[in-house]
Amino acid sequence: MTDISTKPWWKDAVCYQIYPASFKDSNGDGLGDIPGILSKIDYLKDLGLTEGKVDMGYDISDYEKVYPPYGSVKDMENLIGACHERGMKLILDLVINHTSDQHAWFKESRSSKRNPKRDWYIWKPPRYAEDGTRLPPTNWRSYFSGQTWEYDEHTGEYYLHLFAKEQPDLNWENEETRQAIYDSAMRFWLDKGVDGFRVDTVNMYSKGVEFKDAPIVDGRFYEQPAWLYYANGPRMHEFLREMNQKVLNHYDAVTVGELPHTPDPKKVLDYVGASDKQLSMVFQFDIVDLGQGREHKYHFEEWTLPQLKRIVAKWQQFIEGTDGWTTVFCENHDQGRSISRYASDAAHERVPSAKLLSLMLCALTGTLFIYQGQEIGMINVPPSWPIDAYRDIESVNFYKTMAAQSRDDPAELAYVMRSLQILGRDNARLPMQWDGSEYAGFTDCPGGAWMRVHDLYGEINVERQVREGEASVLGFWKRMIKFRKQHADVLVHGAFEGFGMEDESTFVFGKRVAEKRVAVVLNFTREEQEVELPDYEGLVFTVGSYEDAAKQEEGADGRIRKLRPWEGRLYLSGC
Ligand code: TEU
Repeated sequence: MTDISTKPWWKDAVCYQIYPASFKDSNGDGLGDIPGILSKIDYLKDLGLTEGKVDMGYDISDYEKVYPPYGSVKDMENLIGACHERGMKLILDLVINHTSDQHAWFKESRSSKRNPKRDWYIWKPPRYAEDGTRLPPTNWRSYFSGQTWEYDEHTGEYYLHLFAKEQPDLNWENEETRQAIYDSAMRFWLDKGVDGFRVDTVNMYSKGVEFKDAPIVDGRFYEQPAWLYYANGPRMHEFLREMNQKVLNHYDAVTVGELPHTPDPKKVLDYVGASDKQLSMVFQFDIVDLGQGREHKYHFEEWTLPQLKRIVAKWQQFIEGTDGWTTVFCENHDQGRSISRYASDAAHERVPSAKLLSLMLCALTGTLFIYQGQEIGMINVPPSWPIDAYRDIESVNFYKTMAAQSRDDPAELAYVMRSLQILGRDNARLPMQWDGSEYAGFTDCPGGAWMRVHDLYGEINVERQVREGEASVLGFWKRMIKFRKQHADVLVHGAFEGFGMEDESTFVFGKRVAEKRVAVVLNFTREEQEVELPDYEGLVFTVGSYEDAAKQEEGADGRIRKLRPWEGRLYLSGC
């Protein structure tokens, strides 16, 4: 049993998310793999990480095997061992909302209505319109376009798939199914020594039993967004409590739940309160949802800095006075790159932008998660890339749907491409840029990597930044990670307060613990900006993204400072 009264290891951890397909290819087939991760483990250790995470594909046909192109169970054992030898932990992605349609459970389930595993998935009879047309059980829209229901001729029923039709949803209402998930997907890997899980789509297991049509938000289509009906369902907390009692409590395992569609802090607290053991922490989605459209995530909408600041403040402050915990992240494998989304990836702006965001994130309360490539300032797909360069099912299906609906209207398609270029999941899935050699040193496959390498790999890569040392984005991240650890009491655990929250150009915030104070001032524009330091006594300039220059300017009296474009500075007092 985990003792929740002592501080758990994972609060101060710096986690690094790996997307295996795009991290490092070891066998020249163009696709990243586990031995590739192993070959770069000392790079990760050197970054100052305490943790890694592996995403092994989201349509799992056997929980107790590894997708062969990524490697074998033995490779995973080696990776777990290599992490532990270096004092690092390993967290796996746990995909238990659905399996692949190739999983033996589903093959049995679809074989007949009387099969004992029929009820392990969600099967429903068709509905019929007045004219006799067959209709799906509800009008729900899948994340990957089209319906969430697939009709199966063999038994004349539909099965539910919130994601692709190859990803049928498991029926968590069935007790036996839940036990099988705990055994096969969880105990199997915990017994091998993994330290915990990022729990995929953690709030979608309880769909309720009422399957109702969703209201019409986008009149152009039959299918409508329906997360109100399947996310955070009635038995969600009961299932998570059971998962802890039956499995997680028997290991010192950490969980970070992926929690989309949950903007209400009270509801988030229901998941992360430590005394009611459900999840150690969650990825709340407000920050990564910024700029997404109401009708569809890929209808990009402009946003303002005060909106971003309010989101940061909200999810910093919601745990105050509670026993809950929070996370700090702004990238993962489902999102556009943070420099391109929240700052600027223009030629002379991307390096300062990367440092600005690094400084902000490393000063925030919660467990810090860095996504592969973020530490070298990787940026979004170039705007010139056509749809053919995109690989992600969600983006490609959305493009096809809009092309069909608009009859290839050029204005509509230009808007779709712009949205994908900012928000598309592929932005985060380009091969990791290791060096300036062909295919960025990701692969030596003659045909290249599974996905096109960024045009700017010669400029933005690990090898070059290691050579440039402290001045590079990578150097800055290493410094900030070290700094965060040195002042963990106030940076990882302190109380947050925002200043001038309506200012459209700058972000000023403070952190407090006992007598210690931290002030952070950030310029989110390409012009010089004046900022006012918080009224904390004895602030001393300590770290900045233009450190040497800033040092010379500091020492001036008063609380007004002039910041360069995209500049950030951090001040300490009482340390
Ligand atoms: O994502 C689930 C999810 O809710 C979304 O945020 C998802 O990213 C999608 O883009 C929403 O439009 C998880 C994984 O992170 C994602 O990579 C998988 O594709 C998905 O589950 C299915 O397993």
